[in-house]
Amino acid sequence: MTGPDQFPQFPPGFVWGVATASYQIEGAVTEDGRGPSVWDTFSHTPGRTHDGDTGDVADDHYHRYPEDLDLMAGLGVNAYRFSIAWPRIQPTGEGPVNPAGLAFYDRLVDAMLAKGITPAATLYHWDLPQALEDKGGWTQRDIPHYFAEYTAAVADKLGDRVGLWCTLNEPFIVTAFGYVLGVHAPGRQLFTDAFAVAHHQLLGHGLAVEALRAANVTGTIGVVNALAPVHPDSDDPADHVAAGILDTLMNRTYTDPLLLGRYPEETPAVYAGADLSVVKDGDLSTISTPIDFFGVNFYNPHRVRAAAPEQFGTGPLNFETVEYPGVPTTAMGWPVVPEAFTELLTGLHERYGEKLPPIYITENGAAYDDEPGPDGRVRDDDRIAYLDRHLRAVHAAMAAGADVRGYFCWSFLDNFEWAEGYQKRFGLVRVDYETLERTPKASYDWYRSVIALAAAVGP
Ligand code: GBH
Repeated sequence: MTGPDQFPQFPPGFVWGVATASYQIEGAVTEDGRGPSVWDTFSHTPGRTHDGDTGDVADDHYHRYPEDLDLMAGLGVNAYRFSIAWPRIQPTGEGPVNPAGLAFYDRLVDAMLAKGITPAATLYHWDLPQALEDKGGWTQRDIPHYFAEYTAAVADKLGDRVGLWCTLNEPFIVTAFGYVLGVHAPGRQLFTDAFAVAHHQLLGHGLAVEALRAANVTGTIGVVNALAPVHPDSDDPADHVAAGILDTLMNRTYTDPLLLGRYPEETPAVYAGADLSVVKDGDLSTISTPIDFFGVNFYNPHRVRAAAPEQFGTGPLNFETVEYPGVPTTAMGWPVVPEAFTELLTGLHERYGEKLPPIYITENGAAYDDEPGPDGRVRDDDRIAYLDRHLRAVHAAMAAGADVRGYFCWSFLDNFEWAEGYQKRFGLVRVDYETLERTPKASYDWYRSVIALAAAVGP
C-alpha cells in the first residue's frame, strides 16, 4: 500500500470531511423532549436488529459532542456531515417546534464553527417521527408537506450558519429496505405502494429545497443518493436487460426526476403495480427544482444476471445478484471494487451533462472486523487500503472531468449500524461500548496525513 506521500493531488479548496447520522450516534432518545422515531420502535421490536441492539445510548454523542468535535478538529477536517433528528425538532412530526431540540443543533453548529469546521446538515437520515408513520409514513402525500414545514423551522434557526444542506439521505434505501423488504424501519413489506414511497420522498425533497430557498439560507443545497453501477454478469443480452432493471430500480428512478424532471420510461415496469396516479401535475417540476450540489454515497457496485421472474417486493423482477469473482469483501460482505467508483462518477457526467451540479462524495467507507492490539490500538490496514483505493478512484474520475468538490468518510465513529447493530464498525475512531471511550484507529492517522498533505499544497 502506498503512503500518503505518494497520494494524488486534489485541487485547492477540496472539502475533506467525515459523516455520521443522528440515530446512529446520539443516544439520549428521551431527552429534552425528543419524540419517538420509527427507528426507536423498530429497534425495540424483538428480532429486528442484531442482538436486539437499539440507539438508546449509541455513542452518547448528545452529551459527548465536545469531545467528538475535539477529535474531529485533530483530524483536520474542514467539514462535518451530521444529521438532524426530526423528532427532536417536532416530537410528533408536526406542530410547534421543541426549542430544547433545536438548541442542541444550535450548540453543535456553533461548536463546529468555533473549530473552523463547516456544518453539513442532513435533514432526513431515516428517523421519521413515529407519529407520522402512524399516519401511513411515506406512502402518504401529506408527509412531504410536513417535511417542508420541519425544514423551514430548522432553516429559520440554522440558516445563517450551515454550509451544506442535504435534504434526504438515500431515498432508495428507505423505499427498498424500509418499505419493501422490511429489514429497516418501519419494517413494512409493501408491494404496489413502493412507488408512492419513492415519489413522496422525492416530492418532500423538492418542497424542502423550496423552503430552504424561501428562508434565504446562506449554504448550498443538495440531496444524497446511494448510487452504484450495475454490471451484467455476461455478454448475454438477457443479463444486460437484468442489469438495466436494477439500475432503474435503485439509481435512475431517483436521479432522473431530480436532474431531468421525469421518471425513466422503464420505472412503471420495474415498480410493477405502481400507482402512477400519485404523480400530480407540477410534482416533477418541484422535484427537479435546481439544486447546488449532488451528494453521492458509494460503497460497492452490483453484478447481476437474468433469472426466472420471482414475485419479489415491487414485482416480478427478472434478475438476481451474483458475486464479483476474485474480489475481496468487507465485513459487511460487500465487494471492494474501486474502479466502479470512477465509472459511477464519469457515468453521471455522461448521462446528465450540464444538468448535473457539482458533486460531493457524501459517504464512502467500510466495515472491518477491527481488533484492538494489546495497547488498545486498532491497526486497520484493510480500511486504510479501502479508503486509499477509493480516493484514488475519485481522483481518476476528476482527472477525466468529473466535478467533485469534496469527500466525506463514513464514518467518523463506530456507531449503530442499523439492522446490524454495534457489531459492524465503520469508524475512523473506535468506540468501546462498555465505557464509551473513543480511541483513534490507524485509519484516523492515515486520513489526517492525507488531509494535511492536501492542505500543504493548496490553496
Ligand atoms: C449508508 O447506507 C447509510 O447512509 C449509513 O447510514 C450507513 O451506516 C452506511 O451506509 C453503512 O451501511 O447487495 O450486499 O452489495 C448504505 C446503503 C445498501 C450500500 C447496501 C451498500 C450493498 C449491499 N447500502 N449496499 S450488497
